[in-house]
Amino acid sequence: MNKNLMYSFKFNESTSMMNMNKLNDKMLMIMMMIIMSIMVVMMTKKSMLNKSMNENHIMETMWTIFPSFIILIMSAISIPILYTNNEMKMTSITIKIMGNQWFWSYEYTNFDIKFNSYMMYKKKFNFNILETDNKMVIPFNTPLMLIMSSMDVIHSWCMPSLNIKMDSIPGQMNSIKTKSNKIGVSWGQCSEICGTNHSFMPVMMETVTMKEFIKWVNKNK
Ligand SMILES: [Cu+2]
Repeated sequence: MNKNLMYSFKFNESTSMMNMNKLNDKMLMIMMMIIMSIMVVMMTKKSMLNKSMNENHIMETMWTIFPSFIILIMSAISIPILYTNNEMKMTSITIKIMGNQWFWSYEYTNFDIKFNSYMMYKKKFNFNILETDNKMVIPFNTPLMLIMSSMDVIHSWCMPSLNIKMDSIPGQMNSIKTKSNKIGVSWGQCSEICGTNHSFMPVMMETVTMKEFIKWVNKNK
């Protein structure tokens, strides 16, 4: 899709991002309904004098109760999405992601693989400040555990299509579970101002089939 025509979220790659897209649509619908009803009231009202609105207790009760109901509905549909990723109890692959000034390093603890991921400076066919020399490779439809930490300052590992944005903090381990449901390459960027080259430490991730992943592991071991 032409990126100039993208008005919505990125293509969803995980269940939680799919739910986020749906939530966005639902919230927009609620907002549209509110705007429409207010517009109808404003347009149908003949006079600007609101005599009947003075000390109108029924109306005041109504405009307290209805919005709180709307908020209740909104929280009921949005809170479960916060915990979608926690539904995966069993993860099969653990990837340790370390933030460095200014590159990412990845460690596949199950396979003894370790590499750094630097940005590729713009050449003819590279995506500007998005492509890296080594990319994180993950298998398709496999529950993963991502562990994040930092070597120096606070960074933030972000992958919008997976609905992940997690800080990597020195001396602290943050973890998140995820599962990719789309084969292909996706991009993200460091999302915490971490120094001069903050803009030049992108995240590049490729989802491949399990067969290809095993091939990649054997090649890089
Ligand atoms: Cu950073």
